[in-house]
Amino acid sequence: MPVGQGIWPAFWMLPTDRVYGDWPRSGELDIMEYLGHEPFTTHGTLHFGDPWPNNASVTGSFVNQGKGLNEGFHDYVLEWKENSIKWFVDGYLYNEKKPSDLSGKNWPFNQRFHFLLNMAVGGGWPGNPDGSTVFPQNYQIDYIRVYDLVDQPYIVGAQKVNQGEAGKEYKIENLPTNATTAWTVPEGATITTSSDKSIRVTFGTSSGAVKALVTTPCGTTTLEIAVKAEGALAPSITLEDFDTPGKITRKSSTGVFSDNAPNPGKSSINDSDLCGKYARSSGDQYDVLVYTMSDITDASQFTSGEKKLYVDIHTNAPIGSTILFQLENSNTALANNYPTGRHSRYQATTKKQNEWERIVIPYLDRPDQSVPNGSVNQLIILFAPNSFTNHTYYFDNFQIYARGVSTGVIEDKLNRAINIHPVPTQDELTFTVDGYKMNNLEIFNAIGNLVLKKGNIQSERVTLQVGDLPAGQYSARITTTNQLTTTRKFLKI
Ligand SMILES: [Ca+2]
Repeated sequence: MPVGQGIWPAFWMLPTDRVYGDWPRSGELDIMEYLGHEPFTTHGTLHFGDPWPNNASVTGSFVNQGKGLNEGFHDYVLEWKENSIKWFVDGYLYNEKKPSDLSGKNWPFNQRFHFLLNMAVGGGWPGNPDGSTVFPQNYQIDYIRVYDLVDQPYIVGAQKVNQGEAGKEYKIENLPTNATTAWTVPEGATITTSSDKSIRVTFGTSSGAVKALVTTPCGTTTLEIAVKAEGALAPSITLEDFDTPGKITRKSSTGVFSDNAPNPGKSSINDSDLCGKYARSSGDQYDVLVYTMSDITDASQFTSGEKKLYVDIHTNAPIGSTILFQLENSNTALANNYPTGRHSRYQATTKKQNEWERIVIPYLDRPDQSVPNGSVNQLIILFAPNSFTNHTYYFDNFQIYARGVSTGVIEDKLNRAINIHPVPTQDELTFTVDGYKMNNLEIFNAIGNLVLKKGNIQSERVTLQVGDLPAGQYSARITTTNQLTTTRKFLKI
């Protein structure tokens, strides 16, 4: 794959006979679409429905863990049956659609289609190239093959694991009975049980590929999953605990709020003195509590799961009550223009009543894709949205968790002081750290190996020559003279 802002290669299909009429009534079938500024991700899409603006689409996306799809060749496979379409990358199933997924619209895909291959530059989806885009770019295709359908083997298993996690199963579906399999796992991982059909793996600290080399009398095929071994989530920033000054500021609320309520039932989960108390307004279907905030500088870390929101809750609402968090841009999100300005939503349900529980708020969706990851400045909490209930919610210890970080407040301050440019880079990379002196700078490749190091820098600014590094994603670990450490990612092209 090529790489860079505004580059948009695709492998797709259009209807040959247009049995149901013009686009999109007769369908469009996108086997592979990829945006050059997101080199880890590929998309498989069906277009259908009525003429624009009432056209519709359903998409599944695949994120290759730890390694850009611009590195090396990958197999993009569409398995197409009557009333069933599946998308694979390297033998990994990431998307499947059936007529029931089209919201009652006609399924136009049981007809003849033909291939199109192209690489667009610019356009509505990726936006235009900018000063960082390097030309020429190459979209290289080794082969296009059409097979009569025999259900092909594919690999199933987790793309993300925790470092040290044990017993993770990887297995092959549709394995031919006469096949043998040779398995390989990332460095530091061990296979604890193994057969031709499946393995169980205990991971070390390294990310890498789980591969199955499947051999039959007809030949050999490699199925693989790039697996990211992540550090454990740990508290990074406390946004509000009501006993000490908070890092978020309440702007408004529909219900009645108290920010110095006595703890209604101290327990091992929360034995602090004070907490927030919120009496939901029964007259408001969408009761909202609004905070302004400045501690989320890259909201994509929350949609990816690299960071998570945690909160302690104590409520008289029934078990199973919904709590919804929205990250927003206050300049564009107005009361009456949902989903505009709503970057992302996170939702949890309660599992206890009248006692404290610690809740992680998992990512739900991204209502407005156009909100930049760096523009979130508002947090909305909706207790029991879409209801007319009037329960009381005590909450406390509202925290951001990050992976493998224990001194998060310091790291966050340091993080905001760092500037890296240009990103992506081709030849050299300049680091400036406003207000700190750097001591060491270490560059790690996508699988965690140290590839470049500069020590004893003793300066706010340093330039590294990176022209000799292969293209890909790297992490830069910056250590200051006062022993603060943080890590930043960058892309080498
Ligand atoms: Ca507290």
